[in-house]
Amino acid sequence: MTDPISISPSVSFTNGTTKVRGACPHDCPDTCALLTTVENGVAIKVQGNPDHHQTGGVLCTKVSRYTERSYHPERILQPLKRVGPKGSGQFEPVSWDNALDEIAARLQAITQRDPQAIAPYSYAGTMGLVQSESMAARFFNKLGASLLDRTICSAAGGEGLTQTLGRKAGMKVQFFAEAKLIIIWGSNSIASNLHFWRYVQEAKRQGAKIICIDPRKTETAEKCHEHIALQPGTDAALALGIMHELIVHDWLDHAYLESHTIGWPLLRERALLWNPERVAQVCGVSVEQVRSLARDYGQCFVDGQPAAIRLNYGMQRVRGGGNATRAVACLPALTGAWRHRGGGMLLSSSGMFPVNQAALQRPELRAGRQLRTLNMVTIGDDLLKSSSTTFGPKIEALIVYNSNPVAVAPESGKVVQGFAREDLFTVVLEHFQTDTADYADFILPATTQLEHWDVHSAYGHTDVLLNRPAIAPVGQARPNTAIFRGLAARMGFTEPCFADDDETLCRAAFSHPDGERINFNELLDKGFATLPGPDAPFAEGRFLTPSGKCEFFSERLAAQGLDGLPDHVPNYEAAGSSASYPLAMISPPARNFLNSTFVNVKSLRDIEGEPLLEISAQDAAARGIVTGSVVKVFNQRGTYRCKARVSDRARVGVVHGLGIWWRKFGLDGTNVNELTSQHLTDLGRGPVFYDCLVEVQLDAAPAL
Ligand SMILES: Nc1nc2c(c(=O)[nH]1)N[C@H]1C(S)=C(S)[C@@H](COP(=O)(O)OP(=O)(O)OC[C@H]3O[C@@H](n4cnc5c(=O)[nH]c(N)nc54)[C@H](O)[C@@H]3O)O[C@H]1N2
Ligand SMILES: Nc1nc2c(c(=O)[nH]1)N[C@H]1C(S)=C(S)[C@@H](COP(=O)(O)OP(=O)(O)OC[C@H]3O[C@@H](n4cnc5c(=O)[nH]c(N)nc54)[C@H](O)[C@@H]3O)O[C@H]1N2
Ligand SMILES: [Mo]
Repeated sequence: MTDPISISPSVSFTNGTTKVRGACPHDCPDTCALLTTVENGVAIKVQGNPDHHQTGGVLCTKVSRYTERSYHPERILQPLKRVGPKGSGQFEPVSWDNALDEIAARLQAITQRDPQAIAPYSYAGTMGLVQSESMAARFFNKLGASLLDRTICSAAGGEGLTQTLGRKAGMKVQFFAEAKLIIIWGSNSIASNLHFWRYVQEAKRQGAKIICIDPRKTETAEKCHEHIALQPGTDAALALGIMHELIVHDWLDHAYLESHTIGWPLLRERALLWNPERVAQVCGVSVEQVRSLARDYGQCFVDGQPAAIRLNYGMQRVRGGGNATRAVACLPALTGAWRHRGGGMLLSSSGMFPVNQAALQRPELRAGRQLRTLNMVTIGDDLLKSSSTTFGPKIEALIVYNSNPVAVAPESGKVVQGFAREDLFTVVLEHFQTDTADYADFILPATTQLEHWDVHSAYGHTDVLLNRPAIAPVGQARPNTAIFRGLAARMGFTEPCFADDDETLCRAAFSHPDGERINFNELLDKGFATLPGPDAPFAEGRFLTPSGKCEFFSERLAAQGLDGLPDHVPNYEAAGSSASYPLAMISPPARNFLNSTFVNVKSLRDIEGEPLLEISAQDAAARGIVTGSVVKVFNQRGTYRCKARVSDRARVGVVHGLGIWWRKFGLDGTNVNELTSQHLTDLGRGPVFYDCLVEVQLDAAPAL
């Protein structure tokens, strides 16, 4: 049996030079519009599309080197089958037919026992709506496999936002340029949201004040007028402290509070418990910093000027991440900052896109079966569980695509132990032999963004982008969709939706029974299309909550027995709570990687150097550590060795394990997730990567 390769006949690969419009696939708020120059069927350059406002013709360093990744000499170009022991990374090439036949036979055997023993594991290696959860979701729905709670990144903040504002929605990013105050809260914009930073610079030129709230003195914090280096996981306390000051100075938009919010008397009472002295103590900052931050925010109200908050996901990777997001999301309603299009806040715009997920994923294929849901954060524990009435069947097969869990999931000691199970059948759809692919029984070569169709919504702006393939698939690579189509055929799935080609899937993403919400022909012509909608989404209230108001108090949370108001929820592993592990560790992403993607692109890895732990001079001196020392970073979950960098980017008591390196590039074949825990956040069942206590010891002095 052979499978047609899913490249639309409408794309012609000419012999001259062409520029093909596309979209950056990466998990980044910027979702840039790309222009790929193709010469004789070979992509020679990837640039930002100058016609797309948010992209402005500029790309980050990593994506401007996209061709290095697509034509990388280590790219997997044919299906591979394991020949050595699990995890040894030894494979031999097999044909597509043999690979798919054998995989389907294994899945069929498991399905006969219980299809829920099969689990998908996927995230945002590509954010494309088609190459992520369209054909793959149809396949798993029809199979009756376990469902996956895709929580590894944004679940706590997403839930916090949804409870407060109604959905993931907020300011339109371009209007940050008009703000008079911008608070960058839990985000290293220059590293992870570069195109937003351009609007910050524009605002700065117009006299705006820029404040950064981040435990780490990042490259972004350095370029702001002020930097508030709070303890990790104390953001809700700081937000409540701002509210306290807004209340006592009466910097409040009473009309807005009256008309467009719910629960103000209760929130007011809660916030009055948080005077600047208490806040300063909890956050580990000065009382004057708290007062001055609140004054800046309040002054915008007094002057009738827009104040904007760019929240990002850094602040929600702790136990109280959902509450922290809720607390910050309340602020613009206190001062009526939403009245201005340059005011309010933005965490994520993803909920503003009218994506028809049901058309893409076809949940009706589950045929009414109640399927269990696995949480991707706890894959380490779950892979080690036996069958039980509470858990359901033991996981017998994992199909991994668009993700590298062995590197990115918390508590990797357990994740590795799970993936190493000889009785686990693992299929990995990948571009490269990642840490996860090392443990596969089959590696199936997937196409990169230059080689397939897709359509993209965004989470940092409000445009839809189309990605056309610029080149034919490299080697024998196939789009994820084609791979799942091939598997579906072998499993005997005959529903017509398994025959949809990728262009049809692209079209389905924004079409609804009452018509297209995005004009697909415009997308085909221009490569992008802007969502309709008001410039200031909540100027007149009209929140997307059940009450239509900004919900300071959430009846829905209260009904679940949770606190209906936002509060400070201390970390599981709060600073000072353990004598054995006195240092708080955060592990933010690296500028030249995208999570664990690009770690194997040498030119980018050379910029990042090597896995590093940043540590303050005081904490380093107390341990005899200097820059270049090899250190042992450890806690009750594991040990990780890397080099230290003594740096004023680290505040006393906090260390930074930078970037999600592939384990195989680490000194002992491990990375920072050896130390992180599988605890879940207060809301959204998300991960707590930045809620992690460790101790650091000198292991070896720097080589001379
Ligand atoms: N270059 C690059 N860009 C990326 C990524 C990447 O890996 N590399 N990853 C992408 C992904 S998946 C995501 S989700 C987004 C993430 O986007 P952001 O959430 O903006 O991620 P970061 O830029 O790391 O910003 C997180 C910041 O939060 C800080 N932080 C840690 N703990 C706390 C805390 O408790 N409170 C506060 N206030 N700050 C804290 C960290 O020091 C870090 O500087 O970025 C995306 N963009
Ligand atoms: N310690 C620590 N851990 C973290 C974080 C942190 O800040 N600190 N951040 C967390 C966050 S925010 C996130 S989002 C997760 C990210 O976790 P993941 O979503 O797993 O992201 P990546 O590590 O980039 O791995 C994506 C993989 O998908 C592959 N891929 C890309 N496109 C395609 C495609 O079209 N088809 C197929 N089959 N494969 C493709 C890439 O080659 C890459 O190996 O990590 C989390 N882990
Ligand atoms: Mo993420």
